[in-house]
Amino acid sequence: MEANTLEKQHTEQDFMPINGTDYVELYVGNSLQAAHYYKTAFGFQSLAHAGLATGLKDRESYVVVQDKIRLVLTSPLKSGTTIGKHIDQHGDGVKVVALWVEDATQAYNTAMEKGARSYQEPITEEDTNGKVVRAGIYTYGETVHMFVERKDYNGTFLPGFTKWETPDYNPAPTGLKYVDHMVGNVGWNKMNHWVNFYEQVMGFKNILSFDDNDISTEYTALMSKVMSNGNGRIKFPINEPAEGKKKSQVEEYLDFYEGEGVQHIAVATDDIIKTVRDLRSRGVEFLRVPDTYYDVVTDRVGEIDEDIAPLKELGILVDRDDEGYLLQIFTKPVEPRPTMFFEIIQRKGAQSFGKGNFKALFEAIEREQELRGTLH
Ligand code: TYF
Ligand code: FE
Repeated sequence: MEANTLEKQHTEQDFMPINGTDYVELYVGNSLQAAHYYKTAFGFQSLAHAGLATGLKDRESYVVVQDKIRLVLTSPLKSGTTIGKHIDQHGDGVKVVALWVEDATQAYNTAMEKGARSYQEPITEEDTNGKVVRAGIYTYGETVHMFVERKDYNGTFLPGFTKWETPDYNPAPTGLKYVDHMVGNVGWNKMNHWVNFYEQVMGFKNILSFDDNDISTEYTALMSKVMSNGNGRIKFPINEPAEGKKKSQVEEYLDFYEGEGVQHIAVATDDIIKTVRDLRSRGVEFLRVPDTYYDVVTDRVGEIDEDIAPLKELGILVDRDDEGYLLQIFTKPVEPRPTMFFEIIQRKGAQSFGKGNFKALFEAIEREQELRGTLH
């Protein structure tokens, strides 16, 4: 069968086959309220719950879902836990970027042979819906990749979780479909270290690079390399700060997160105008570029399907590459510290990351830094 041949070729070339993002777990101060925020503001739906009611003593996790995106919000139930220490140091942030694999034990063993640092050895969890195998390795900072094998499971989320039903409150989805990419901010001169990690430990390839000439404004600079797995379903840009006249946004992140971590989660939509209008009406705040951006946008990217007026009204950015174009926009940070934020992206052929928008975007970030007094 053709599918088998393709799969075989894929497995032979790619020593760590990954089907996609399985879930993203955030350690947060108040997981119940965070779940409410992701439902109300971003249109996620209640999915699963684990905590006191399921026999846990130390934590309370709520899982929300929108199409292929699953977010796990976790808070500690007592002082002195590793979760609580993580929150104390970093504020709310991403702890786990979980990857969906066919064989979690094999993925873990391969990563360990190739030099990964272990977070959790393979464990099998079971309930009446089957079994799931999970294992984990560290990546940058205290962030972790869990490998999740769920081919023998048909439950709601994971064994140990019960279905979370909220019949009285289920705000409509906003059209978010899947995680397009997740970006890591790493320390000074550490980008190539983590590029090598994704190449050697996980078999990823460096598909794009931006140096400080590509990514600099009058005041600040950064460098970035995009790592991708074999089938392109996992894309991890890695940013490091670069020297500029003032503090780079990456440096600001490292200061406030007190370490390396996930900077943004980019989520895909099929209709960015509708999605962004909806998100704004629910209180999500976005960065804005000057209106003059739209005076020259057609000259820069050529004809596009969308009218410019709604893009300008909402502050949506456009960029083109050889394969097509993309539309993107960035939220303000979604926690008190200026750390993690979301990107909403609609790809119309383009597989790049919006290089043509970097300057306008980074100047918009600098205006935010200026307002909070962190652009020194
Ligand atoms: O993921 C990317 O590369 C784009 C652009 O601090 C970007 O979304 C890069 C760095 C950054 C914000 C956005
Ligand atoms: Fe991005």
